[in-house]
Amino acid sequence: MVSSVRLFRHCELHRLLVVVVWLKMTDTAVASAPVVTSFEAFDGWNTLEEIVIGSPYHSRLPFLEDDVIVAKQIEIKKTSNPLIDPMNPFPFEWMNTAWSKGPVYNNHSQTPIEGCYYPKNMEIAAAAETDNLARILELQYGVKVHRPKPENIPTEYTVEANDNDPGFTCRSSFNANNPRDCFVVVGNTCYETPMARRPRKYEYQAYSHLWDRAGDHFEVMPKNEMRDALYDPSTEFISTEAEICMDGADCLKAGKHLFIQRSTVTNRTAINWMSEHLRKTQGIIVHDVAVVEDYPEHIDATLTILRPGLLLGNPARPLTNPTIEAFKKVGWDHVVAPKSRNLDNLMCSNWLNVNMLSIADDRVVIEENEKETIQQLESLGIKCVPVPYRNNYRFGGGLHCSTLDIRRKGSQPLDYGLDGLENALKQVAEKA
Ligand code: ABU
Repeated sequence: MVSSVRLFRHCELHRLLVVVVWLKMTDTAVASAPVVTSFEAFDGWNTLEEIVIGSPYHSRLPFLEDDVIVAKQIEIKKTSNPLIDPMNPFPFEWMNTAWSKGPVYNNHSQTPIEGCYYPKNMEIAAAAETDNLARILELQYGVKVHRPKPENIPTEYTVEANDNDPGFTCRSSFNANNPRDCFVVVGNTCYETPMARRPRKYEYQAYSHLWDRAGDHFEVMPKNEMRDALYDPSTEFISTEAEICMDGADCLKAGKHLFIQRSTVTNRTAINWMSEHLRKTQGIIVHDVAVVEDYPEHIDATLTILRPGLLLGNPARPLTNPTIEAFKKVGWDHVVAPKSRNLDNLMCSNWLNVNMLSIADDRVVIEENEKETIQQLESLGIKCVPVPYRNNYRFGGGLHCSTLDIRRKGSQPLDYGLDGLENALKQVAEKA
């Protein structure tokens, strides 16, 4: 009798163990299954269906010494006061305050300090805005929203020396608030980009739980090691061609056409790689787009396509006259944005009014204080969804930077009149 009770208990325990192990396995399988399984975004204006929104949690201010590109940008532009001269692309007074405190390793101090987490109150205020954006998109516009895991970014890392290079240790990462830079979705494929700034080397890891990086429509672009030879502050763009580098925010999608800007963080090697790859795989044509700007970084506060045939430009970073003329020849209008109301940003410029998120070809989400820009857009027939987002501007970007469109309904590789653009440019050049 006793032994059969024992046997019964043993069997019960065994069964329980099997159930627990099974549940654990199922749980693990569910947790690691990619939630984004396909991509469809040939443009940035068709009706938004699925998106990633960044998260300001765990943000840290990188060491300027580890960030050759930003250090040079500051050196060049630090004499201007953005509050007096809002055409200046960087709010250096505020940044210099942030960077003047030295390497202190306490968490969440009152102002951002290099190598430290951001002040908790700043983080909470920014997170309230990204969460609010997520709710509005989900509840009012039926958009499926995905979020990163910022805690998955390594905060300090080393690239070992080799025969030609001393290697480096990066003492602080940045954040997971700007998915637009680590990825670009073009057509049916998401590209993980080889970013240029050392503090952002592993940012993509905050998003790896969302998709299968080895999947059919996910392309990890060739990686770089961010060796010293990639940076030469004496050159036009600071980044050289020693290794590939690119941020997704230097791309502007227009159906069958993709504009990419050579910038401090995107080099010719990357533009050529994208051009070749997209031509072969999806028949998409890559064009350079040049603006008048010193040390450009990202096109998404420089030029926005409001709808096919209508460009919104940044007056501080104008398109060249021949480019505007060529666009006009193929039937595209170009209007210029007013100044932004928000001038106390960090790690980005004072032009985030241009950095809006289009959710349909007649509707954009825009920061609520941007009254003049809202007025202008409405006069152009674009409805505005105003949201608070100023607190996010201190985490490196605006509404466009902190989002990544995964799927847009009706988005197709159409030419939108742009097939004739290269010819139009030639004609303009010949006439000049
Ligand atoms: N993607 C960041 C916006 C570029 C800028 O700071 O102007």
